[in-house]
Amino acid sequence: MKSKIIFKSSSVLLLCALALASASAFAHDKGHGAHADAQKIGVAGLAARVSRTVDVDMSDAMRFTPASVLVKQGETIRFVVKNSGKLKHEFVLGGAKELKEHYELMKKFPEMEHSDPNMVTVASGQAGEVIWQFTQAGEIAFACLQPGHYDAGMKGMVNVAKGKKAEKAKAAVQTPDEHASHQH
Ligand SMILES: [Cu+2]
Repeated sequence: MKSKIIFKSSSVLLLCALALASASAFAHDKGHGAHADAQKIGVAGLAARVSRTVDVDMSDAMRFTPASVLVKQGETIRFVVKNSGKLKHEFVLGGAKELKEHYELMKKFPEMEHSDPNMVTVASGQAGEVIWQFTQAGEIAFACLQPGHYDAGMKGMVNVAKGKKAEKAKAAVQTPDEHASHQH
């Protein structure tokens, strides 16, 4: 009887660990065919290397403001996440698929505590922060995984522009020679 209980709780812990691992940035290398969809979302950032601060508001309307953030590949962003609502909210960065899986797990185990460098849980009226370096270009999602919040649309997107492309685009705008060659 006792061993049954132990087995149950350890399988819950295992499920939780698996979910966190799949949401983690460090989870999978290339070549894991079964996990090809697991997205590399970047790495935990260092405070000393923060290039920019982005303020994000979370409200009981189940929205992030802004819900869309544009960054450049390689940038380290300090997200200052404020909870202006009365409910508990959280900001979790991840691949869209991994976030959804993690959310489903949270619904099954609502008492599950989770804490990782890619996320912050914020009480009403408080602010928290996540420092994250975006090493891969592409779309990286963020969401609130509190039960009901994700379903209500509490999610957003970080668009990470490719490093070289972004530099090229900037150079094109700022090169006077190129501009002069166009006839108006
Ligand atoms: Cu929320």
